[in-house]
Amino acid sequence: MKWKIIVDSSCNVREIKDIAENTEYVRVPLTLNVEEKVYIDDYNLNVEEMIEYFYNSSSKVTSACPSPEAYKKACEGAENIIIVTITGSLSGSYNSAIIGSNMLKEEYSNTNIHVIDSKSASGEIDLIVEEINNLIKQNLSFEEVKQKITEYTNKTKLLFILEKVDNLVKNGRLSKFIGGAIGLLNIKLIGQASDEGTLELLHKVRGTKKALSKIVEEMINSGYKGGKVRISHCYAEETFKELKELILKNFPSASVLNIKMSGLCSFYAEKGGIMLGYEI
Ligand code: X90
Repeated sequence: MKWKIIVDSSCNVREIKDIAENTEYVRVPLTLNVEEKVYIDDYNLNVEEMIEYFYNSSSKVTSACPSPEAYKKACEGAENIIIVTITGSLSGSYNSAIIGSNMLKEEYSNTNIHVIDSKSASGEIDLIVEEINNLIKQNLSFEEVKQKITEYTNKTKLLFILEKVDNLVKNGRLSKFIGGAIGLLNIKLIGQASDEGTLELLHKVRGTKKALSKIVEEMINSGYKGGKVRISHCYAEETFKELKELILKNFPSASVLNIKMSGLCSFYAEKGGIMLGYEI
């Protein structure tokens, strides 16, 4: 039986290093569009160059989710397929995945496909992908993998720190009202992916130290006990290091890894943005 793990580019994982036997990993890109060009968020994208280009340009940038056809194509050639998408409440990616996988099933009715709306993005999806790979490695049946990954997704969460929210507001993903004051006076927005998969504001704080201690406090309050943490950031290397130290100070044996942030997440999280997926 051949397996495929399919994600969209809200997932930062570019390659699964210890991938299970007979398993292929496919990352379907979203795109970022300016008047004069299209950036495809795939392995060739130079994220830094794209971000600089956007900050120096006055054109409006929009994002677009993958088409159903792109998902259908990604599904071809395997019997067992698990797809994980960015939250369906902020993107049409989940919907495309559902339509694309149904199109494939019309042609290949024996294919098993499970589509997961992560109700999240970035580091939380990175964790889910790692776990799917671990489950496939255990030689479990499709139904068992499906059941166990559903349980796992109830035990993962996403927190973020944003210093700028212009692109979220401009693209209608965050209200101007909530976004107000961010970008001024060193104010940082701390938030989480809500259970419904929406962007939920938790705190507005001044300064990095405050922001980081709030993050760790939120992690602990929601039940973090030292499990895996996957962090991605956009031009925030120093803050990442401080955050990692703070987590390790509280939980010395935690696995805290930095995964380079995807183009899509970098565009929306913007400079200074940090996204952190963790297990509870
Ligand atoms: O379909 C599309 O065009 C993609 C739109 C994606 C928009 C949101 C990306 C958010 C990434 C902000 C942190 C908040 C994450 C909250 C998840 C529920 C960066």
